[in-house]
Amino acid sequence: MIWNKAKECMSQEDKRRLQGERLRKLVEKVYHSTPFYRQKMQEMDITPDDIKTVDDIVKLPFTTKQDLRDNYPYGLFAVPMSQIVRLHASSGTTGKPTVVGYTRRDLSVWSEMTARCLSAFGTDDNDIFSVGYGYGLFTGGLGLHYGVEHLGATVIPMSTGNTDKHIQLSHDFGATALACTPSYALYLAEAMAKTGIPRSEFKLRTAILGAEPWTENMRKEIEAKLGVDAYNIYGLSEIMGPGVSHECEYKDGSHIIDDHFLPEIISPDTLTQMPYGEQGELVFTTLTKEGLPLLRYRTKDLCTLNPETCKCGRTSVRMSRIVGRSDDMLIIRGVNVFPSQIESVILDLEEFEPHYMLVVDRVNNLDILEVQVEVRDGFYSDEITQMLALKKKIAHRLQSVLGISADIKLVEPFSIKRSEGKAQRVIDKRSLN
Ligand code: DLL
Repeated sequence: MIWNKAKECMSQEDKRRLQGERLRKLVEKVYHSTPFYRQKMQEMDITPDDIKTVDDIVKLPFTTKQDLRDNYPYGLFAVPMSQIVRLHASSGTTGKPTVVGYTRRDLSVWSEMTARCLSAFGTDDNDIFSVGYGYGLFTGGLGLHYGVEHLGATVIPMSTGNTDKHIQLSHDFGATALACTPSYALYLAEAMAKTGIPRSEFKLRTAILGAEPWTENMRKEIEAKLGVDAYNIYGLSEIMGPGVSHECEYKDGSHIIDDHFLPEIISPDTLTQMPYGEQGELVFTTLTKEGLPLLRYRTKDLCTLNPETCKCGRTSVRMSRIVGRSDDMLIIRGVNVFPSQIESVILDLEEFEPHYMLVVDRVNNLDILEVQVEVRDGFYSDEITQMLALKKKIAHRLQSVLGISADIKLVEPFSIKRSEGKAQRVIDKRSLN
């Protein structure tokens, strides 16, 4: 079943009962099959009998990326390898990769959940998807691929790279939907414009974007440049991959598939649960996973949760956009700065393209933030006074939003490197010094 009304529009009471039942089974299972969890629970002096309802989740231990690394590669798997049929891994910037394993049933749940997302975006078996997420150890490509097939739609497994071919085949094969990162969607839009093929010759209507943080302003930009309706899809490999949450036609937060993934928001400092509406770190417990079930996995993603029933009828808890990751937050001269705040300012000003790079450095013991940003065609000028006025304008806006000053470097259109996967927009030279 794809649009699973029975599960997606379940009453809060029934949902809590289902989550409680699944949680009890999960805890029983990991206690007996994963020495890591048994030991953690013994240290905390709890047994599976202490878990009676979904509220008892707070009694359980957290899991972190470090725990996965410490138990590299298979230490947290809850089934013998004979039952694992697929591995994925996320590389991260430092240390060993985190390895995730799926049983046949896990893969079947994953493709069904991803298909649920696609159905909420209004796509169906008549759609033709070009999947521009990377295929390989990254979960984006194969995750979307099997979701599209489960939906009964047609998939063109493009992967990343080879942008010209991607555009050509999208055109020739009549692709109606595109799945890729928001930054690649922008790049494709620019490259499409350069081909000279009129937009009316493409059938593209829907874009399914995720795998990196993006703002509402970025959505407007992509929708305008690519001529699509753009939706947010969220996920992480440790929990499953794409398809943990998704927007619906109202685009008012992303519905967490909470019959399978139990969300919480915690304070990253005190590790206590925070009330709905307050911003904190998103934590997930996988209620049905077999291969790598995780208790209270700390995502490091910062957002808020909203439990209200959506206008679409879904009763699932909705998450706001990811404001940033606690480990992406830049501390500049003692002030917390998220790249998404800077993106919002840039995209609010019509003079700039949505392409930027942040360079942070320390000079004479003082943190320096340089914002390199592309000036839109038509606004770029050789007139120094005009450029200075532009600089002043954006510097002033940034100062009022961030509370700190930034050095602005205006650059010509197309001079900042485009990204095909997850965009790398921050260079923090302080960590290199
Ligand atoms: O990025 C899975 C994915 C693939 C999601 C394709 C959506 C589409 P990882 O590589 O493990 O998995 O990275 C997970 O990426 O913790 C977030 O920080 C970030 N992220 C993923 N989706 C979004 C999104 C995939 N829609 C990490 N908005 C997560 C903001 C996102 N951040």
